[in-house]
Amino acid sequence: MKTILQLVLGVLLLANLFGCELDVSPVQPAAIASSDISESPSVSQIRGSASFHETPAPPPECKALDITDEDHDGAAAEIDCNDHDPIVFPGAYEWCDYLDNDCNGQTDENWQQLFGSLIGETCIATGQNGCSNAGIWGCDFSHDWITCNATPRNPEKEVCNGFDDDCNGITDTDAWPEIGLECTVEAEACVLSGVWECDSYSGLPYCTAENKVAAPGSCNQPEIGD
Ligand SMILES: [Ca+2]
Ligand SMILES: [Ca+2]
Ligand SMILES: [Ca+2]
Ligand SMILES: [Ca+2]
Repeated sequence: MKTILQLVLGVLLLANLFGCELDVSPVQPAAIASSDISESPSVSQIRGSASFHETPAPPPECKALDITDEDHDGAAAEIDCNDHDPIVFPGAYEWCDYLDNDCNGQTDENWQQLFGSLIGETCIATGQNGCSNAGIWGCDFSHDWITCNATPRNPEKEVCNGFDDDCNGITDTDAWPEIGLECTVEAEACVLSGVWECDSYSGLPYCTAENKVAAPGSCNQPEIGD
């Protein structure tokens, strides 16, 4: 009798160790025939006895405890569409973050519903003197609203760069009216012609004829580089 009770207690102890609440029907003394007790059967004999209640298989709840939840968000890997991101799980709040937080197969659907016509569209941020930068409407840093990702800019000194730095509506030619006009460079007694353009390296204009080389000894020879 003592052996049987020890066995039952052992099973219950193992169940608790594994975090399961087994619905174990303990061996009832009455369920064991008196002959079994009197014969002091071995454990194997008891298991083979029809009068002994075999330890039942763990119930489904117990198997459910044996789950994987890598991101500890309470959703098992089987149902978590990203088990490595704790803000992504079924039923999660749908943040504006380009992720499908609630695992419904749609990304930022509530934000698309509210601002779908704006998200991804061009936006303009305007600073002093009408200086502006273009950007795109999208989720902001809080992930709970949308914003234009462009930053306003202020007027800057005009640089020969194909850009209206001082925001006066004139690009480069306000500082260098020669831009786009013809120019000449003398080399080897020849006059080489070109056009004033912006030098992207220096931010200053230069005559493209500077890059040409006159044919040695004659100005009547075709210009090399044309
Ligand atoms: Ca989202
Ligand atoms: Ca979603
Ligand atoms: Ca410029
Ligand atoms: Ca300008």
